[in-house]
Amino acid sequence: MDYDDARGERPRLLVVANRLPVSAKRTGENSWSLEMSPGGLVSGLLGITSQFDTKWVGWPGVDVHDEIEKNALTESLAEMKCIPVFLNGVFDQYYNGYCNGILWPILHHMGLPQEDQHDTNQTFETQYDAYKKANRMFLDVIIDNYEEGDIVWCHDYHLMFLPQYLKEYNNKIKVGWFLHSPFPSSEVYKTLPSRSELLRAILAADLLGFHTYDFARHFLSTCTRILGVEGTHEGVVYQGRVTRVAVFPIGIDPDRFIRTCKLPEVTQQMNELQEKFAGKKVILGVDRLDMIKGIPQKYLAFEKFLEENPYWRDKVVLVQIAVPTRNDVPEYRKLKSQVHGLVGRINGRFGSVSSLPIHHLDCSVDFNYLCAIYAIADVMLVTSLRDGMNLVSYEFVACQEAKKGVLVLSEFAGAGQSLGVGALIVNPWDVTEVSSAIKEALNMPAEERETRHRSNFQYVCTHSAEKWGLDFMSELNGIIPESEMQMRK
Ligand code: ADQ
Repeated sequence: MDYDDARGERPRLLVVANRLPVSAKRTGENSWSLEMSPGGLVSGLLGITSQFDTKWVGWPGVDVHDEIEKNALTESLAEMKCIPVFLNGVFDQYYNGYCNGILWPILHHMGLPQEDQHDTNQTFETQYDAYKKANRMFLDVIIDNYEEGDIVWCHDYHLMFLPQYLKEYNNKIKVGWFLHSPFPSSEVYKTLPSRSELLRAILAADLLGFHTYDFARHFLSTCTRILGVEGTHEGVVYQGRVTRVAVFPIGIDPDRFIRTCKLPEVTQQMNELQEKFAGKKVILGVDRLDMIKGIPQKYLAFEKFLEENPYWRDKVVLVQIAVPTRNDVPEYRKLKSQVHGLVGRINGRFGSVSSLPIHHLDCSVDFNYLCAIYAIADVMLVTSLRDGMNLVSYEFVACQEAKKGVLVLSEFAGAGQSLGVGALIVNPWDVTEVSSAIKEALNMPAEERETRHRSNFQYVCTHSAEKWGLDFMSELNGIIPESEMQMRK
């Protein structure tokens, strides 16, 4: 499908996300080196860039105060079609405070955390103000770069006010908003002090996208319960206009993983890993170290498995790659020491001088190594307590064409719905169930592994990130904003 606009040019698309998809490093006075960091969003836009003249708007990942330095970075980023939003002065309260300290746990059904009673400079209210200010800073940068006819696609819970601010600025702008996390049941969402304002702000968009039907359904019933508005099969009718609500399950770029697994340097890494773990089955976990990923629960289940299955004790290892994130949020620091405590206990109980049951790494690994370890694993353990989708499960499947290992997957990850036939679906809170699933996965006959892998692989290849991006844009592009409808009447 082609989207040429009236001038015969590709329409412009501004993709707005908290973080630009680049990492910026200072290389000297007023000079920067920039590297594109591929992720779900970058892959999702691969298909769109041929149809839309796409630019990114987001925080560049560094604080820059000096105006000359800011200009130098802005110029370098422009070559990568990136436009920076400098969040000086608000970043901590906006990002660590409101986004990660309040919205993230609420959206993942973890409830509202206790407000810090001792720090009057960091209250829910000050964090909420910083959140609104940050959303306005995004708006200002968009206004500086906006050209008539531009479409704006906002991403995630960091930018819930942006649809409203954009429409207040110019209600002809076509605005989409996509939520990468779950949307919780209204009973959980209702505890948020600013619940109505935030809902109204996102309802200003033309199209709202969610990963699964459950999240979209939760959103619609939350709008009904809190705002008293009507949800239809098309979306939400609010203040006389319809906000379209639809489901767009994200995927990965499967070819990138399949190709990488065939590179000589990657097959070499696979051989080395296989040699290292010779005679043992490898269970793998790859997660950001986040409460939602259920790493402590995974360790408790593995401990139970080792307790109840002495036969397997020296024949299996769990390799957990757990990249630390959000170190500035106290809960994340606590989680890290809790996880380290569990690793110590389990390795102490079941390890020997020559072998340890858990290999826990607090780090990120490079892409080639990630593919190599996905490819050699016998079992992948994804035990998220809640997860919007979980791309790790798809990445594992894409790398398993040779081995056809088993995916044990949480029913509370969005991916649990898409890979429900091929994976062993578990309740991650139930350590007995996860422990049994580990045993079942390790003992699964080759024929069943092959059938399950086929089903997973077919899904991952047909529901790519590219399809996700194109589907969202095709839906958004087909919507005629209310203001234009009125002009046509
Ligand atoms: P995340 O919570 O970050 O994303 P996920 O979808 O699994 O979760 O994506 C993580 C990405 O980081 C994967 O591409 C993975 O390869 C990479 N990664 C994780 N740990 C790594 C490590 N140690 N080393 C190297 N790479 C690592 C959010 C939502 C998800 C949703 C996505 C996309 O929380 O639910 O699927 O956005 O919408």
